[in-house]
Parts: sequence; structure tokens; C-alpha cells
Amino acid sequence: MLKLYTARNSICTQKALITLHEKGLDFEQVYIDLFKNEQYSPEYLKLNPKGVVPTLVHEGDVINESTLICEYLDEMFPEPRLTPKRAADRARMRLWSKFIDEGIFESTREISFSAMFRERMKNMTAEQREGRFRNVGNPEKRARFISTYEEGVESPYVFYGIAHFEKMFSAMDKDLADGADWLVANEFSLGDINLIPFVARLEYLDLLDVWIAERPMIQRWWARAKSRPSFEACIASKLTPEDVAAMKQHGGALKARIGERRTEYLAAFG
Ligand SMILES: N[C@@H](CCC(=O)N[C@@H](CS)C(=O)NCC(=O)O)C(=O)O
Repeated sequence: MLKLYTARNSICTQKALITLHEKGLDFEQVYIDLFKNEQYSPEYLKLNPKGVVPTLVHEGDVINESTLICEYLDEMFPEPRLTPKRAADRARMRLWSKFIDEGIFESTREISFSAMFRERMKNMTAEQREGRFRNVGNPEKRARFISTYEEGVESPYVFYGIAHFEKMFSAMDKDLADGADWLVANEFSLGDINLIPFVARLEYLDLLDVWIAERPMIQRWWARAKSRPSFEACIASKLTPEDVAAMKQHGGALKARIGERRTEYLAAFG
């Protein structure tokens, strides 16, 4: 039996959920409440020493890291294939997961935090907030949390995030320029799955068109991704109307400033 430790509206967990859904796999779901710091309980830290979700447990093996969970699922349950047949295409697929793991995940977290969770954290007690900043000995992650909590959209980490997204969308635009439906070998793969929750988060925050308004090939890729049943099942249907309204309201409030910061980035580095 597959067991997945998940949290509500967790972007990394959504990658694993989409992979499970695309393969039609049954699994048990265990919810971890990140706002109650359940990810730092001694029992959970034994499974996931970083204190993050998702974690997959399968036949006694514990798999951490959403990219590795998706690849593990594809190896163990090969049908339908979500990795390309050619080794060179698999390398290209992994370039997309590297985009996520080397900047886009943190960027999305920082932008989401500055827009939304920051408001939620203002209502916590100092002790609860301290618990949320605690992160199993990772001083960089702590600095990022504190900066986005204190400075919001003006945090340098939000600026770095805007730059990471610009690079990712520009690379997508190039790969989709020849009219391909999907990012790698024109087949739906873990390359696309890796990106979908992150693009979705920007859309829910009403920020996506900051980057893609003038990129029609990405708009078409996004429409195709959203029309897959796995999008509705693993992302859209899991959100309450209140979640959707809060993301739109808080993200939308930052949209003009995020757009200005992107223009600053393009002027300096584009
Ligand atoms: N690189 C990890 C990141 C996992 C991660 O940070 N997950 C977030 C939720 S999307 C989390 O559990 N955060 C809890 C915390 O930082 O306290 C992965 O892809 O699995």
C-alpha cells in the first residue's frame, strides 16, 4: 500500500498527487497540519528529517522530496509512462525538475508567503510564529521566512523569485516555440507535472499574467494542463471557495508591485 503524507494546498504535494492520479494509483493520505507545526513532531521527523511534506511510504521504504517521489512512482508503476523513452529526453525532463528544485520552489514559497501566509501569521502568537520559523537547523530557510514575513513584497527574496520565474517562463517559451503540446518530446511527462502546481499557484494568486500575458505558447500549454482530469482532482477540487478568494485577494493586491519589480529585473538583467 502507498501512503502519502500531505498538507492542504501544498505545491510540492500536488506534484505527487498528480503523478498518482495520472497513474490511477490508490493510496492512503495522512494530513500534516503545517500551521500546527505537526511537521516537526519527532515521529514525522523520523520519516522526513527536513520536516516537510510530501513523504511517500511504500512497502517499508520511505521516499522524501517530491521530484524523487514522482520518479519513484514512475519507476515502480510504469504505466502510463511519465518519463520519455530516450535518455537525452529524460535529461531534458530533469532540467525542468531542476528548475523547480533550484529556485522555483523557494520563489513560489516566498511570493505566496509575502502575499498570503504572512497575513495568516500576523494573527499567530509569537510562540506559534517562532515554531513556524523553526526549520530543523536550516538558517537560510529561516532568513527567507523572516524576511518575507517582515518585508513582504519588498523582500529581496521576492525579487530573486521574480527573476527565477522570468528565467523559467523564458525557457518554456523557447521549448514550446515549435508548436509542441508538452515540454519534452511532445509527450506529457514529469517535466510538465513538475511545473503545473507552481504555475497554478501563480494563477490563483492572480499573478500569472505578469509573466505570461505576452507568451501565447505558454498560455496554450497552460490551458492543456488545466484540462487534464488530474488538475481538477488534485488541485482545483481540493481548494475551498475561501482559499481561492483569499489567494486572489492577497496576490492581486501585490500584482502591480510584482510587475514593477519584474520590469526592474528585466532592465538590470534581462
Ligand atoms: N524540496 C522539497 C520541499 C518540500 C517543502 O518544503 N514542502 C513544504 C510544503 S509545499 C513544507 O512542508 N513546508 C513546511 C515547513 O517549511 O515548515 C520537496 O519538493 O519535497
